[in-house]
Amino acid sequence: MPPKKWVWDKENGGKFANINRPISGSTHVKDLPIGQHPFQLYSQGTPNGVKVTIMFEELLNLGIQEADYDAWLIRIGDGDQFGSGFVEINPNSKIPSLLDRSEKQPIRIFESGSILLYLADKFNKFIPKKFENRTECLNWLFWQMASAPYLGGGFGHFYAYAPEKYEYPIDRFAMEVKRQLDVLDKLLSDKNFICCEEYTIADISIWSWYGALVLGRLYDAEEFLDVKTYKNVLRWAKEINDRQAVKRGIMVNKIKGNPSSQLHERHSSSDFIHKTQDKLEKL
Ligand SMILES: N[C@@H](CCC(=O)N[C@@H](CS)C(=O)NCC(=O)O)C(=O)O
Repeated sequence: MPPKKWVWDKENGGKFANINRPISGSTHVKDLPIGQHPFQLYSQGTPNGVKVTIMFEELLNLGIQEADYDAWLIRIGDGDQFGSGFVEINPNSKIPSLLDRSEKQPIRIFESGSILLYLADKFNKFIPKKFENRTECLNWLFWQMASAPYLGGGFGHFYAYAPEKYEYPIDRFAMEVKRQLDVLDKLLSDKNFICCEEYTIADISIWSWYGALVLGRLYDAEEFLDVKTYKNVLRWAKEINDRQAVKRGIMVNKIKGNPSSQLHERHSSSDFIHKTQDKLEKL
């Protein structure tokens, strides 16, 4: 029975009990580091984080040097997102957060969808030019932003992270995630990309969650959700996975997996060769 009034139980046994609080704002004073590039990214290599690093690597791959960036690691498990400097650029204390220092006054950008749109508009890339196609691209970008919390906060939380497994929320969110995969599978049945026959921020954004899911990289849930049945999503996911910029982007700010796949901080394109964790650990 829920009590009449909710009270905060700090020790609820959940995976993120030590960092989750019902209060916003900073918990400690800490300035953010600033590097030499126009863009300063503060993030971790989660599905929301990699959207932005993939986008930067795609822009750099096109030769757009103005899109060069420093990627600083924010360890969300350690509560870095509650440092005062981070809260100044994102009062919501979530990664990814970005500072554009190339304008007269630095501009803060938070929410991964907003960051993708900002970069797409600023460089006029990975977003359709025709108004109706741009609108279709934004339909799917917003679809992803609204749908992923069911996958991450709902399914992922109760299937992988909750201290006990409860049938009701797992069933509820598994059903919703499978419905979303079916939406994508039908959409991709006669196209190579999410919209307008071009690779856009909608693909980057959706791939980072649903692509990772069908490729077996999220929550160990491939069998449970029977992801191989979503053949069109799988084909699309594999195709995007083969892009050079995607291979790079998913390494940035990554703190799990094979050390050779983890680039905790990125300040130059040569870091992918010299600064991965396997190399740093040898030093
Ligand atoms: N809607 C936000 C969600 C961001 C988000 O939930 N970030 C997670 C990591 S994927 C985070 O920072 N979690 C830390 C926390 O909840 O304290 C976005 O897309 O940017």
